[in-house]
Amino acid sequence: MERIAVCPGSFDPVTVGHLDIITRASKLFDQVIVLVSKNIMKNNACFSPQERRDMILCVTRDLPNVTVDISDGLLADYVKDAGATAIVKGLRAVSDFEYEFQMALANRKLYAGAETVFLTTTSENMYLSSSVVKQIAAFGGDISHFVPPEILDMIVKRLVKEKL
Ligand code: COD
Repeated sequence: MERIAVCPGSFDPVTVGHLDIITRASKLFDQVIVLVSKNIMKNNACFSPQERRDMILCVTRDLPNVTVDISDGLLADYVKDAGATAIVKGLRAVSDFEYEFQMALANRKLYAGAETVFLTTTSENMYLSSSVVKQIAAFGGDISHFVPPEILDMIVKRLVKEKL
């Protein structure tokens, strides 16, 4: 049986921290679906879901078992419909844990097959989030170490122009 994992997130925009988790998940599962999803706590997205999907497609093009999709529904429903066996999440710090723990339990309650697997971040990416990238770029700082090089220009153009 093919082992399918779903790697969900806002990815606004995708960072090298996300890419590390996706790459490591691609070695553990037969197929990984990176799912651009809606976090109702985050209302001011800088990139449309399609733009986020396209950026992820661009930076994962060398990972043959990774596909990208968009969903505005419940993650548990998507996991069930996709026939996936796991949700893969990244954990940066203890502060991530409580929130992620709650979501993992809720997702399993919604669909018993939705098992969450946590991969710990690397020490270099511990502090990294899409929000940090957006803040630094908006103030004209250098984000080249934080986002994959293929999408750097697009992110800088958008974030510096909008000045958030
Ligand atoms: N290192 C390692 N992991 C990282 C890093 C990093 N530097 N940065 C982010 N990550 C991990 C995060 O811990 C997370 O697991 C994932 O990457 C995505 O991060 P974000 O910030 O892009 O995405 P979130 O946290 O906003 O995503 C939340 C979801 C969209 C997954 C959630 O809201 C959701 O499931 N929405 C769908 C609707 C639903 O079902 N809601 C109910 C859930 S119980």
